[in-house]
Amino acid sequence: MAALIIQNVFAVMWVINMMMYGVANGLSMNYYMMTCPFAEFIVKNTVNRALQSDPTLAAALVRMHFHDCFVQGCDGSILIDSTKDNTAEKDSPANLSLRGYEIIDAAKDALEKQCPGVVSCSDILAMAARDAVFFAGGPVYDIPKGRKDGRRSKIEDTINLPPPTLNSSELIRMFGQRGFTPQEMVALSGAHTLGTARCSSFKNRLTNFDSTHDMDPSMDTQFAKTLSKTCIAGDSAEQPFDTTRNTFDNDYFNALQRKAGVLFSDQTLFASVQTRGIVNAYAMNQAMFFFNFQQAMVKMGAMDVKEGSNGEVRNTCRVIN
Ligand code: HEM
Ligand SMILES: *[C@@H]1O[C@H](CO)[C@@H](O)[C@H](O)[C@H]1NC(C)=O
Ligand SMILES: CC(=O)N[C@H]1CO[C@H](CO)[C@@H](O)[C@@H]1O
Repeated sequence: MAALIIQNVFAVMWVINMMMYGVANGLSMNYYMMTCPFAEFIVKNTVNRALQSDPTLAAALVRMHFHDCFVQGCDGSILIDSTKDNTAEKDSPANLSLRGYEIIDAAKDALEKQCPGVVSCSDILAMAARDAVFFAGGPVYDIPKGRKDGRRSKIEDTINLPPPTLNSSELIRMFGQRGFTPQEMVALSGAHTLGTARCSSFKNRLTNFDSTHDMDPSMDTQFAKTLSKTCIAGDSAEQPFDTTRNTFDNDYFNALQRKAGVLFSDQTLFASVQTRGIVNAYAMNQAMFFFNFQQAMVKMGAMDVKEGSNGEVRNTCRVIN
């Protein structure tokens, strides 16, 4: 009887899991409960320590998880170093400014001491991104674990990442192909509440924008001057996405309403009637943004995950076993 009840409880929990996260895979919230009970704690400690000394790395961890998941699924492929026979994802121009790999290495080192060969690099990255959001003042949420690490990391696969020149319909289409609704796409773009973009990512908006405009007309003219000023320092000069670059809040959406979005792909979310309503809702209601963001992040974290013999638990996050 007791066994039957417990079995039913698990069945119900599984159904709830499925409904909430839409993940029909073997990931689970308590995946490491028996094999590495302090896994979450160890990752969080490592991330907190790193971010206390450099809060700008919160943005880096969140972006790294996104780039991992959108290329070959969330399988830690972004962490692989190039070898003499293989140019890895991380050496693509799209990754030029990814940082924070040493945080993942530090967490992996600590985990290998506690429970060798158990916790995958892709799970470490997913947990680290989640912890970074919370460290920066964003929502706290639980994520399912059990991802295996992939054995492939190729520069040419990074074509799956969206370039910052896409307009709202193109973003809706690209994210739609990966199973995301327009609302989830806008919520995920809200990750740009953290961090910066380099001039090379937005300078096309400042001169020779298109055949009829020298400057991107969706941009506030005063803000255009700010961007131009930033670019005086060169292609790698950084422009914060919003006024609070290390704080996870809804200020990014307020910036879009002021036509002060840094990337074309940011401002298009407000410029287009297809997504403007969502931007306005998040600008007005931070709690709604937080809630939709965490749900979309859990969904993103389940993209094409590898399980069983489709993957491995890497010994070192930078090299395939
Ligand atoms: C919607 C399509 C997206 C486009 C076109 C896009 C594009 C970009 C670009 C061009 C940069 C600046 C890179 C540089 O110049 O150094 C950037 C930065 C960033 N992106 Fe996105 N991104 C998108 C979605 C996302 C998503 C879904 C996330 C995470 C959930 C994300 C997280 C970040 C973060 C946190 C940064 C700042 C990184 C730092 O300061 O180190 N982005 N993104
Ligand atoms: C977005 O870009 C595509 C391709 O360049 C174009 O066909 C479409 O009209 C654009 N959509 C909007 C809303 O500007
Ligand atoms: C081409 C290029 O510069 N790739 C960089 C991608 O990111 C890693 C980690 O910061 C750098 O080591 C690569 O040089």
